[in-house]
Amino acid sequence: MASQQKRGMFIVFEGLDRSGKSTQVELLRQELIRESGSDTSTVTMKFPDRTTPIGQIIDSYLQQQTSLDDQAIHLLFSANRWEDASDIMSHLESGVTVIVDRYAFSGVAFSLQKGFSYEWCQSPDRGLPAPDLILFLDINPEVAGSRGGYGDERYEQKKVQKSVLEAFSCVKNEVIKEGYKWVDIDASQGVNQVKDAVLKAVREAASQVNGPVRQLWA
Ligand code: FDM
Ligand code: MG
Repeated sequence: MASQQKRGMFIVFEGLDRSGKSTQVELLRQELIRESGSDTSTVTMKFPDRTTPIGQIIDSYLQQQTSLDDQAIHLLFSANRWEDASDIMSHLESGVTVIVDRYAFSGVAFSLQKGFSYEWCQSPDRGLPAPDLILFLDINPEVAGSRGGYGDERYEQKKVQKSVLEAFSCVKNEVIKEGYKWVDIDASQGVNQVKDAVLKAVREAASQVNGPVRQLWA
């Protein structure tokens, strides 16, 4: 019997700055590689991807070296995901698990808190590869801010982080209604407890991965 290779799972981490996303992305990558016994079973990506030409414009905006209209930066963040969309698809189709640090849900949340509508915020991301699981690392901005403090980048202020947290809560409600799998993880716990909660959510969602990769908001 010909064995058909299972497609890879697409996992998105979301959360405020200092919620521990990059640590947890790396821990999950190591665990999935260990379980599969193959270094090439899992790849990680991060948005914004500051290495591309569009990513460099975004980087300069975040470092407050340039200013851009809110609409323009929103579209650039989305374009930055589209630059990597075909890579994500080819990994998934060849059976590789893809873990990303931020995705379209950050895109929507950060612009939602500037006053744009949900529909306007999500429209440029329609049709991107849709994740099988969104893990939201839930943390109070006060606790996050006390973890070594925020830096000097745009949005790295408690006031902004608070309104982004509220925006994420709207995004969560919409995304769940739309049928995507969103799991809140208490990110105020210790690193290993968060890691265990992440693994539990990933194992549960992995058993439900079937069929082709969906198109986000399409
Ligand atoms: N950010 C990130 C957005 O405003 N829109 C987006 O689409 C994405 C992916 O960029 F403040 C914001 C979130 C954060 C900043 O992200 C840089 P990192 O994860 O801190 O590098
Ligand atoms: Mg940051």
